[in-house]
Amino acid sequence: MNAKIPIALTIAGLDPSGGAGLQEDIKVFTELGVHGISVATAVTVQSSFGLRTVEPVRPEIVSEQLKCLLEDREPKAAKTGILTNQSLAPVIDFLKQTSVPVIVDPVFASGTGFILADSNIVEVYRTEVIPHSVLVTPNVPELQSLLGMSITSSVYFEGAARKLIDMGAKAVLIKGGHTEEDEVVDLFYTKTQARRFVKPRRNLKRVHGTGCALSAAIVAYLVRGATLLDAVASAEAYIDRKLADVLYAGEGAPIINHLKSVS
Ligand code: PXL
Repeated sequence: MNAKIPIALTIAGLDPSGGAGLQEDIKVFTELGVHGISVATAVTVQSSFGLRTVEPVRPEIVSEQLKCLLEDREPKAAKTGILTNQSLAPVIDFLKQTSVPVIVDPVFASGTGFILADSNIVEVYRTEVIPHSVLVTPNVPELQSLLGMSITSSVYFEGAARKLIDMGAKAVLIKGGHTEEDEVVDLFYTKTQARRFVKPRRNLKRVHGTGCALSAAIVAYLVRGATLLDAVASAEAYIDRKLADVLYAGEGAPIINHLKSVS
């Protein structure tokens, strides 16, 4: 019996192409040595060419998945990915009552621009989701939606992070991949800590699922016992190593390569 096997939970959408969402999260958890359990909030229809449509999972089934898993062994940390209108209520109930640290990776659109969340969801994230998370990890378009303002450069990330803290976030990781800057600047920010992760901008086609992989890696390192800042730093380094050798599994966008371990 391996009674102490560390468990990580992902609450996210299913990506049949295997590059993002639940599938990606579980692969990251496994590669980083933690067992993944998962709650499906949506089924997407997509290939490496992009996302065609999304079918939400009914709220009762989201709630039953959570209840059933939590009656078993409790995860040490969790993350959220796609949350639909239907899955928001049961996930918010979970966030309000759990002592498990939850990282919120806001997903409002697919990488190819398919809109996954309406403006109403963004408001619910502001008021009900983010304040119950230990960390929120927006990219620039998601940051702009959350703050309702244009942010074009990492120069503005600290001010933006402070606004998210004012909104109730305990910690923020802004991902700078979408700016026009020569380097990618990610900013980790809390009331007492600020740390920039500056990385070369790799000359790659858009890699599908990197945001999912980053938040999943943070969860995995938390489960392994790291502090939040150390978990973020280790996850940043892990993704950077992964981006050096991506996988062309389909004819469209590449994905993170879990066939070659770098953990
Ligand atoms: O990268 C955001 C994302 C998250 N989860 C699922 C997705 C996508 C983007 O396509 O399909 C399931």
